[in-house]
Amino acid sequence: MLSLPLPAHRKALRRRFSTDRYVALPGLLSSAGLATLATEARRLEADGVRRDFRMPCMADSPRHMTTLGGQRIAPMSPVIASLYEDRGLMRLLSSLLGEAVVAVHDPVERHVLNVMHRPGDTHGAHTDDYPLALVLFLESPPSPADGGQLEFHPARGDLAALDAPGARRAHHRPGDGYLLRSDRTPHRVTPLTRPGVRRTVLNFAYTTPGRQGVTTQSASLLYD
Ligand SMILES: O=C(O)CCC(=O)C(=O)O
Ligand SMILES: [Fe+2]
Repeated sequence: MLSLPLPAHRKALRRRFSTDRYVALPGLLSSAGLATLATEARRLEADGVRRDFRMPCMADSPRHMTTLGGQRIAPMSPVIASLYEDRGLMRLLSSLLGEAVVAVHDPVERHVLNVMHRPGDTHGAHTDDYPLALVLFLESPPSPADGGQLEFHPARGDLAALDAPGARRAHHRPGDGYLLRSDRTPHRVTPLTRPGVRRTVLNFAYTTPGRQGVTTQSASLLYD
């Protein structure tokens, strides 16, 4: 399912993650893993809920996408539930963070599906409840000009930083992943710019020992 970076490369990835609060993990999914998860996502999307609203606790930033929360995914997709707790994956995340990484207990937030499929679809500015977001790309617009880029600010914690100097953008391909220090790093996904392009991700949230429990209302608004 996964094509994990070799141990010899992990030190460089950890350094990058600690400097940028973001590290790209290109080709994290094997081609068989990508095919399997893309099939799972198509099936799950049928049960997804279309969301179009502004998030009150995140400066009224927009949400336009179809989502499915972890509490719905787990019973329908044992493949995704077991990948979330994959030992090798969690070892990789611990080595990138430089401390122990554990599963999130909250069944809603631990693994979610986000599908952007209409022009204008976007996941507006926010920070997450838990320290780590591992995002796995199952579909992605072919060109950065099509939208669907991750935007984040590696050095500030406020949402306004996304429009300030130093904000960064990253484009990803199907099968890629990235790890983000998502609780202290403002981030968002740029709007899709044209019909026919889709962006489907699984977002796996992780935490550190002793740190459980949501801090905002945002997950319940987006995934309940
Ligand atoms: O889709 C992405 O790249 C980011 C998703 C995200 O920020 C979230 O689900 O909290
Ligand atoms: Fe997020």
